[in-house]
Amino acid sequence: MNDLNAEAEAILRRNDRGGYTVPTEGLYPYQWNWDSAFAAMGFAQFDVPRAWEELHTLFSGQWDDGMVPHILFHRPDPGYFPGPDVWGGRGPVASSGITQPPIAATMARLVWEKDLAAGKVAMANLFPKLKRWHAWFMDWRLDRDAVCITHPWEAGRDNAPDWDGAMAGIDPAGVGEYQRRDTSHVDSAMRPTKYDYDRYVWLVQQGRRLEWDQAKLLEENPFRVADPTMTFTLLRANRDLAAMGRELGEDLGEIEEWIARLEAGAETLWNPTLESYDARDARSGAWAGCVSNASFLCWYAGLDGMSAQLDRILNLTPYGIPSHDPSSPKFDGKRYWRGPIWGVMNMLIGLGLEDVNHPQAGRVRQTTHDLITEHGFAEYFDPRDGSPAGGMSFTWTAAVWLGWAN
Ligand code: 9WN
Repeated sequence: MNDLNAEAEAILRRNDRGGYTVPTEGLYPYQWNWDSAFAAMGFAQFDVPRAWEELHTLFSGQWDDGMVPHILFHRPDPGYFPGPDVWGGRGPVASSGITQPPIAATMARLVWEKDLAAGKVAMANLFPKLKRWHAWFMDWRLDRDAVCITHPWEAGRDNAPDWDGAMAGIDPAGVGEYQRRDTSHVDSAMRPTKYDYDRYVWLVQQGRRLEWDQAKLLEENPFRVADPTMTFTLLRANRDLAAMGRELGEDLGEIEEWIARLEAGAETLWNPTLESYDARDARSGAWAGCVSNASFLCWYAGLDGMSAQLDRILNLTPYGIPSHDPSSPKFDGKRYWRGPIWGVMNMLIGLGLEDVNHPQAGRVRQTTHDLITEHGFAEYFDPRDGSPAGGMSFTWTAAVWLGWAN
């Protein structure tokens, strides 16, 4: 086994807290939703039962209404803010009150493909839970059939410029004093600003006041943005759910209907002026005007249309797709989702490109391989020179290495 494979396995083992994996020691001490789905895919490369366990622990936190929270607080830890007492989630496990991109079905399919016979019982158990979660999105989160977020953290792309317009519409008066923890673990120049955090916390306080009731949030929440991350990942997740349902002999009628609706919804995210898939403020109708790495998830969702943009962006950076267009004045190469490269996004984009044998598919995978080989298992990377940023020994970067980039 080569050294990087061994190091990646060791990172997953070290971040394992017994049945679930933390994204990284210190900065993120809980179970995050989409991180965990990536972790399962990573574990499946060397320990398939542990991979299934990760997904089962994630779905042990599913709420009555079908939502799967973005964080499960299995054990209290003062090192992260906002913790369980701030969120007031109402599920079977202490949790946040929002969700994250639904990649679990897609990752479960990759886990299942490692051992179809042995995984059949685990998959049959997970299938109805995945379907309930997807149904929750379809019931509560559509705007013109594209999927909306109600908090920037839901997209997993916290401070992306995509949300700047909708964030400006929030007046965080009365948010009160709070103590951030993230900036005690990493350099504050790499993190969202106080302006962002005031609004993040205000949205959490509002959600809690509304008891995380989706009908009330639909009425009252000023932040509602139709998002390419959510729309493309849910579309792909439904395609994978249908493929697995077929194997299990499930009725696929409802899932096929969701796929058709989301295909139509995805087209409402096409911004003709920008010539790109874009985020759209569901309250004001305004475009974000952002070519982001989520725009390039179209192939992952079985759609097309971004090849010219892909060529342009790949020629601007040596290591894959940055979270924001480097030619935009809002680009910031170190600040989280306003510029840096994320291995996980490169992988999802790459999987989509590989599905259609796109001429750039090999380049996205190879540059991710080079990035990790040269700069390690960081949370994310500066797209200009690949320098590592954020948390180190990161679960999802290790998983991407094991399952795709090695
Ligand atoms: C808030 C864990 C998570 C990722 C997100 C990433 C970051 C949290 C934070 O870390 O978000 O959910 O506190 O910054 O943006 O994508 O799931 O790795």
